[in-house]
Amino acid sequence: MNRKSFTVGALALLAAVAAHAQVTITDPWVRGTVAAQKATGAFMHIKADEDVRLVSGTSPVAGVVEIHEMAMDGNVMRMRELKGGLPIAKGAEAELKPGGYHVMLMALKQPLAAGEQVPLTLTFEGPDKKTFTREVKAPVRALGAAPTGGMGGGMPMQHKH
Ligand SMILES: [Cu+2]
Repeated sequence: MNRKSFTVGALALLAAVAAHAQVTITDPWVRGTVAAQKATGAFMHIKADEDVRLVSGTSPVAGVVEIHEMAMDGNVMRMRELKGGLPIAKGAEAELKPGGYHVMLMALKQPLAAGEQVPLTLTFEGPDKKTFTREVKAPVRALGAAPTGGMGGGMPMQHKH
């Protein structure tokens, strides 16, 4: 390979990297668990400079990660998977919080205690349908630290898939 073709290749690679939307994730956290608890939620604020979708995630502490929403089913609050992912409009901040959208960590491999850091790899889909990932480290907050409803207080939630 001569020098010129190498330079062109490098520039093409840079352009491909820069083509992804800028996604900013702030205040990530994970609700702590008690012994034998197999699921919990991860919460954060997400902003992007293009229309994107949060489509999936992975974490070394969980066997299964899903993107969930809370919704009323009759007069019972339930959570369910957002099959198409969570749309995040350009410039708007999506808030993932207890009682609302959340990243569901299931089949937990270990209890999560306050102060630990949970690595999350989140996959987004851009307007061009291409996917890209963002890594965050979400600190664990003690169960019940946030006095909001929904997933608070260690109440068992009903899952409906
Ligand atoms: Cu959930």
